[in-house]
Amino acid sequence: MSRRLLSLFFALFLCLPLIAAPLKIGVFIPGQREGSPIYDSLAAGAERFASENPGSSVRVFEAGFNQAEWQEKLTSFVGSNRFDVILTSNPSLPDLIEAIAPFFPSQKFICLDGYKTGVSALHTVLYNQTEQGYIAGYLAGLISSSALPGANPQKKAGMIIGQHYPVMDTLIAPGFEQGLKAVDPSFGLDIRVLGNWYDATKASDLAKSMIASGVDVILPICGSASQGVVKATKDLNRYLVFFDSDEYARAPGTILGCVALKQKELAYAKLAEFAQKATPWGRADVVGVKEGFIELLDRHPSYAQNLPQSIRGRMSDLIAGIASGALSFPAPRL
Ligand code: RBF
Repeated sequence: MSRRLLSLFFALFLCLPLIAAPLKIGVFIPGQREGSPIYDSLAAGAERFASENPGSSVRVFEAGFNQAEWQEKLTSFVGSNRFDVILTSNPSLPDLIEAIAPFFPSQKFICLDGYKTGVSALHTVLYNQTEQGYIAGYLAGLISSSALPGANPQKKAGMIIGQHYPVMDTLIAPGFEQGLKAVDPSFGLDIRVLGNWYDATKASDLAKSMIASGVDVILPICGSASQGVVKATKDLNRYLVFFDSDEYARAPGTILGCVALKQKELAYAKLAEFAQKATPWGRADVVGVKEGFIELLDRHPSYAQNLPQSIRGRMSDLIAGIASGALSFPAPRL
């Protein structure tokens, strides 16, 4: 063999681990894709991966809102197909995966927005939602304390949540409250619970009653039911801050800030890592602003149009402080 041929052969051999085999991806959505950006972005990340990696395929399964059926539906999704990897997203999924994994010894699972160590078939990545909540709370506090026309002198902010769950009760809500209190310690947080992730009429009623009690800025975390919160808040000329994705276009002038999760990018990155056989099985990672997976969407035209420079300046300082490490939120323990 000539030297050139030999070196070509050697170079190809070295590159082999970098050439990913096509993947059969199963995306398990514990809810519905429509109206929940956290789920839609998960599937979109997998679809992008498949479209860029010839031969790969994605099957998206929506398990619906009845949580009592999720375990059975996950079991039959895993059992009826031969996926290389199941990708899902929800804080309650790691426990369900742990329960069924022994019955499918060769099946691998990646769960975003979840946290569990020590299950060898599972890798989880949790967002640091204390940090995300704090950013949203700080912005909400500045809005409520401002001279904007919908703001009142009362120091009251609200959340409308789908249900109570550990990530909500130990990370998101405490983070939001800390952010509010960093603006002014006299802030009070009114949390109302919907009891599901889809009832927009009830969510609208909750928003109206909150606003009647003096709340002037609300963070809705209630899936597709948020449509009702948007309508009520817009009709009553109050304000919203949003989680998870770019929501500005739904109500310009009412939605004043979005603190997004880069769920699509994370789903894509985790599938690429899996394809390279580099997934850290059994490990639970936590990502936030520093890693680039939580982001205040402050470059959207709505943000500059609706918020005064005084607020935007304080938000930039906050984000710079988190990015530099001057302000940090301990990796959560769940
Ligand atoms: N978030 C949604 O946007 N839509 C949902 O349907 C939804 N269902 C959830 C069900 C359970 C059991 C839990 C624990 C959380 C759910 N979430 C849902 C919230 C989601 O995990 C995340 O906390 C929020 O999207 C905020 O980032």
